[in-house]
Amino acid sequence: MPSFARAMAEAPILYSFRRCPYAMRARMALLVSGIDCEIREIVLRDKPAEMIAASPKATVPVLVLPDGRVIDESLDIMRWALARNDPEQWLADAADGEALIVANDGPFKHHLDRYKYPDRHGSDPIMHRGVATVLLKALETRLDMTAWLCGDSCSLADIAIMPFVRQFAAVDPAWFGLQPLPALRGWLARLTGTPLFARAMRRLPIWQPGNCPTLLSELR
Ligand SMILES: N[C@@H](CCC(=O)N[C@@H](CS)C(=O)NCC(=O)O)C(=O)O
Repeated sequence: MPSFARAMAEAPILYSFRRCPYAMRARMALLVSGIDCEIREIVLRDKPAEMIAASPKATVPVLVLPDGRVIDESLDIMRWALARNDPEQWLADAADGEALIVANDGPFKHHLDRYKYPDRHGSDPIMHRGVATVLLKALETRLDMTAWLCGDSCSLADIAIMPFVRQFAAVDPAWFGLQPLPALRGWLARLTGTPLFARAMRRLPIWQPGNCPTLLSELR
């Protein structure tokens, strides 16, 4: 078998959606770990049957391993990749960051959705923005003391949380820029300015069966 074909056959498959914050953090962990996979960009309103067959709950990201195992929670994909190769030691302060990730994925995400999509939720966006901002203050307090959420180096929590803070900031950038969250803004700018994030955010054509496959390692 030619080497490219062999690499494809042995590569995990990642179903992903560029703008999904869960998929962003999974792509970043896979990229930093250097574990290659075929990346299949999907659209949420028209999910491929192959993805739903692998993971009937049908959320992205989904990682299908060559032995058929399926990992369909973004944090599990991150931990799976970093357990294999963690060159920047993102897992070093993982325990400290656990509660931060729980608060992000739970209450912060709840209020973010109701701020960003008030029509969808019938919600008062300003009220939810206020509660989310209180939650962000806890991050600001940490980042006022250390460069990263769990100390002096970037960790799993920074990468897991950043895409959601980015989404929050983007709803009304002018308003966000005026909040007393300078350390958080600096942290966000640092993370979104990395080559790693740029690679994770490359635009890809929507995957269809028979498409020429794209490897994560091809994203430059
Ligand atoms: N807990 C899941 C959540 C993933 C999730 O909710 N992804 C959204 C996109 S951002 C999704 O696929 N939603 C399904 C849909 O909109 O049909 C994870 O961490 O992977």
